[in-house]
Amino acid sequence: MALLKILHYPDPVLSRVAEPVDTIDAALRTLASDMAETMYAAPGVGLAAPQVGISRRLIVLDCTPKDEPRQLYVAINPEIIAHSGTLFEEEGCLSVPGYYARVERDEEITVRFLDLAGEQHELTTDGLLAVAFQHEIDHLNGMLFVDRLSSLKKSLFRKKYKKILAQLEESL
Ligand code: K1U
Ligand code: ZN
Repeated sequence: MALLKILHYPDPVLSRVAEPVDTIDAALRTLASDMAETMYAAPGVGLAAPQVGISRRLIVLDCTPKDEPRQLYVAINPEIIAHSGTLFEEEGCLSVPGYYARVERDEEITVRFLDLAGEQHELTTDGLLAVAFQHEIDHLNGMLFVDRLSSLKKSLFRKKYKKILAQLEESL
């Protein structure tokens, strides 16, 4: 098990459309396990392979509250096949440290994905898990939550983020 380095915006890997996973092998299982460890350590509720520099369609998620047993999802080649409703909730991103904004998302989704045994699942979910699936699938499509902001909010973000990055680099 290993902790992986999380890339920060504007790393170009974060803007690339990730390639589908075609083989589920030991290397993929190790990557999924290292991503889960990295997500729990961050701490975060999700992580997508491009955030650790691997441009493949693999995500991990766990949205269970701290005092409940962990429920880890490892989702390979995830696709949203149905959605309904909308909500507007605050999000952050481990690749955009120190910045939070309200983003519009589908309220309920059905997502189809493969697990590490190659079994196909169709999961209908809402709440934080639905938002996290949408956030992580966006990463696979080279999109960050700040790309969903209005142009005015995005330009405010760019100004603020320059300062956040400068402070982050100072602290290293
Ligand atoms: O992909 C990422 O950058 C992880 C990100 C995902 C996310 C999904 C849905 C809403 C917001 C963010 C995070 O996990 S940011 C950290 C976070 O939201 C959190 C951390 C600890 C406890 C609860 C939430
Ligand atoms: Zn993110």
